Amino acid sequence: MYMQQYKLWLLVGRKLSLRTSLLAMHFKCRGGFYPRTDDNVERYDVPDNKVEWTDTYPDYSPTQYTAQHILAGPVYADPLIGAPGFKPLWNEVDGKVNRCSHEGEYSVINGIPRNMHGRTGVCGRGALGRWGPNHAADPIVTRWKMNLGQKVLHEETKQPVLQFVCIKRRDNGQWAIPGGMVDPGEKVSVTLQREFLEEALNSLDMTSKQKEKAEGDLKDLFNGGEEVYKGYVDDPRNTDNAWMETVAYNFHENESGGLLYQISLQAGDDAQAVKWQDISSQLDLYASHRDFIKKVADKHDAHW
Ligand code: RP5
Repeated sequence: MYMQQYKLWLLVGRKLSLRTSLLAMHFKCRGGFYPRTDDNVERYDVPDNKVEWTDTYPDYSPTQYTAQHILAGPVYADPLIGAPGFKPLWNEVDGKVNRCSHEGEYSVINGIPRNMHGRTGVCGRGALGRWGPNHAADPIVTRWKMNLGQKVLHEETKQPVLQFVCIKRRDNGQWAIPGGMVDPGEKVSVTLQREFLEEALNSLDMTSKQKEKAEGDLKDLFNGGEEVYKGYVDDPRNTDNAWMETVAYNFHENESGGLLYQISLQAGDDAQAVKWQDISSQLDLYASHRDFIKKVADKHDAHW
C-alpha cells in the first residue's frame, strides 16, 4: 500500500518537474517599465523564485495597466471583461478569434485568463489587444553566406555561416524576425508570407501587379517551409492576463544564386530597416527571437 502511494507520488513529482521545465521562464516581461508607454508604468517586482503561480507571494500586487489605444477599442482588441455582449470562449476557437494556447489549457481566474508562464508584475492587457493568447507568426527566411560561389565557413568553428532576413522594429529599434499578428480567421501560412512581404519587401507600397509578381516569385520558397517553434514568446508586452504566442517557420534557400540571392529587400510597415544578418550566438534580438534563430542554425548544422 505504502509502496503504491510512494510510486504515485514519484510519478506526480516527475510530471510536475517535466511541466516546469517545459514552460521556460520568462525574463523580458519582468522588471523595469512597461514598454512604449508615456505613463511610466512600472512592473511590480517578480524575482525568479516567485514567477510560478505555485510559488507563494502574498505581497504580490501587480500594476494594473491596459494602454489607452487598446481601451479605445480598435478592431483587433477585445472589450473589457464584463462588457455587455462580450462572452469569450476561453481555450476555444471563438468564432474567428483563436483563444487556444499552443501550450495547452490555461487557467481562467474570476473570468480572466492567467499567463501560463507565471507572474509578470502587470495585470490587464498592457499593449496587447486580446485577453489570453495573442497569436503571431514569424517567417525565418535563410540563405547561406557565399563568397565566389562557395559557402563562407566561420574561422573558428569552420561551420558554414547562415544568414536570415532581419528587420529593425519601428516601435523600439530592436532587430527582429519580420513577424506579425495573425488576423482573425487568417491561416498562419498566409500571415507568414504577408508579414514577410509587408516588412521585408515593402509590399504595402507596391502596385497590385508588383505584389502579384512578388507573391509568385516567393511561392515555391513559402510552400517549402518547416516549423521550428510553436508556443509562448517571452515578449516585453506580456502581462499576467495577456501574452504573445507564435508559430515560427523556416524558409530556406539552398541553391547558390537562387531567388534569395537576387531579391532586393526594402523595409516597410512596422519595419524601419531590413538586412541580411549573419547568424551567430552574438545576436541580440527582440523577445525570444534569438532562441528561434538558434533552432534554425542547429537544424542546418550552421555556425552559431
Ligand atoms: C513577437 O511579436 C512575435 O514573435 C512576433 O514577431 C511579434 C508580433 O508582434 P508585432 O510585430 O505585430 O508587434 O512576440
